[in-house]
Amino acid sequence: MKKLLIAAIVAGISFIQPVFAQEGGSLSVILTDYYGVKDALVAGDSKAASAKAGELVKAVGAVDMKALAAKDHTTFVSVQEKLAFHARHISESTDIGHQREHFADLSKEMSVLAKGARLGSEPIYEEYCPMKKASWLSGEQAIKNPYYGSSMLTCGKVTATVKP
Ligand SMILES: [Cu+2]
Repeated sequence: MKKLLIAAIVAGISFIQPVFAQEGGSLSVILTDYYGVKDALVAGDSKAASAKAGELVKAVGAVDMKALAAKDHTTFVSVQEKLAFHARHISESTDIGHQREHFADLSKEMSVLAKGARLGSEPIYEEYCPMKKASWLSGEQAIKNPYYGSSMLTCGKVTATVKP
């Protein structure tokens, strides 16, 4: 009987574990895809930006709300529609100017998400371009400006750090 009970508990734990492992996992995919869009804009590659933004749209739609901690859930719900809206516009365009306009707004929402929800285990840097008067998020402190690309690559500064 005891053995059976233990077996049941072990089975129960191994059943539950994937759910815990997922916690925050799907939100970290959003950050990864956002970085993909950012890197494409840094490179001045509008086609790659469009493709990565398409992945971001999917990631935003695929978040398992039930697996999120309460605070993460509340924060995500507050930005979900705008994230999807701006990501969709970037994905449906190959005009890099238009993509960068939406990226500025997308980055505002991502900043709210990064500050109010756990998006993984790495620090997130908020960086600011005084010429564009817009921010973006990056996994590295070194400035690589997504708003102007090669013509103004290192214009900007770190304005906030979100520690995991
Ligand atoms: Cu648009």
